[in-house]
Amino acid sequence: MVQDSTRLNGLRAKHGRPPAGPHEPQAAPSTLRQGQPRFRGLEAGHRACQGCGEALAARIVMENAGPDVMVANATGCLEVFTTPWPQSAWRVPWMHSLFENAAAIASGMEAALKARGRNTKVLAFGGDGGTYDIGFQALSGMLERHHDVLYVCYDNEAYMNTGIQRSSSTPHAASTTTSPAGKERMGKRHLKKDLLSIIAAHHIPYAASASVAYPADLARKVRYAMGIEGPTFLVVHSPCPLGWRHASALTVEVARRAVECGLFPLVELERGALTNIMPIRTPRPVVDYLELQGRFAHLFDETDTRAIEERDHLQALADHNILTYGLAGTGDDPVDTTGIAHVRRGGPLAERT
Ligand SMILES: Cc1ncc(C[n+]2csc(CCOP(=O)(O)OP(=O)(O)O)c2C)c(N)n1
Ligand code: SF4
Ligand SMILES: [Mg+2]
Repeated sequence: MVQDSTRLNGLRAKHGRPPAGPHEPQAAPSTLRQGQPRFRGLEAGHRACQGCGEALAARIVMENAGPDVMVANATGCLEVFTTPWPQSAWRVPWMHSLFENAAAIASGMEAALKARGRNTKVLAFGGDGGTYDIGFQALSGMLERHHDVLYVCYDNEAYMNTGIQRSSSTPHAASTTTSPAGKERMGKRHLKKDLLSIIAAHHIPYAASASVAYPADLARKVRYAMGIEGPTFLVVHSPCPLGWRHASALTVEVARRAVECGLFPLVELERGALTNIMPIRTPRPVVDYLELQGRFAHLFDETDTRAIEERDHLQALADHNILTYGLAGTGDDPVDTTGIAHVRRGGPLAERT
């Protein structure tokens, strides 16, 4: 934790923010840190489905962003399950935006806070529908105008709140209610949009992908982004048991396999350049990931030759990611996909059991 705290304050100094406040990690032995109560910006008792990856991701993000934040939240499952009138699961100032304008609302909140001399950090939250598709224009503007906002996209790869419609983030060949698998087609015809590359092309200080399967890695990325003054972006892979049709208890396992096979690479980009990746120690076959989910069940019909072709296609996409980002690990890197699954709370480089 000494490392974390020093690094955060160094970053804050570099980017013109004041040193860490009392809610942020102080220099203390990791045992003390683990004994401390966590800041719960998103309370338990909300109405997400059992095993909802989005709920888990948002909880980790809020724990690590700390209490001095305000949130603009686009319409979608996260907004709906946390705020059934007259209740709210949020312990921070939180504003519901329209589906398409979370980034515009966040830009205004940030400008107003700045005008008042306040240092409260603004967070903007959206699903993949609200980020990859309908809110993209507002997001691009927010990044280009260099607002001091951390935007987090909870990527469950479809419009879940309205009944599992395909988005531009839905993976190729996944079956959704608007790309149903059948005689006409094998699920979605098109490819998942490479949003992170588009975001990085705005040359913002920091953009990264993360996964609920690697909470220590996600926590580190949130803390790093929080220390930067300027626009930052995280896309968090968040399985949806309802829409992906997997058992609720398998959320983390499904998310882990997506990373381990290369279909959802964990990478970091600063000012448009790739600065870090999570190496995959032993890449898994893509079928290990697909077979857990009903949305890919049609790819296991051995009487259908299209199924084999599509499985091969998805494997080729994963191989392409592994090659493009140089994900293939070499040896016992402590922060690779195998090692990081076993780290204790406190960060990947903390003492390990
Ligand atoms: C302009 C507009 N179009 C459509 C809707 C209906 N709508 C509400 S939530 C939602 C799906 C949200 O999908 P996503 O952003 O991926 O979030 P998720 O529910 O999957 O977390 C839709 C289509 C809306 N509220 N506003
Ligand atoms: S439908 Fe999916 S994203 Fe929405 S609350 Fe349920 S599990 Fe979460
Ligand atoms: Mg979604």
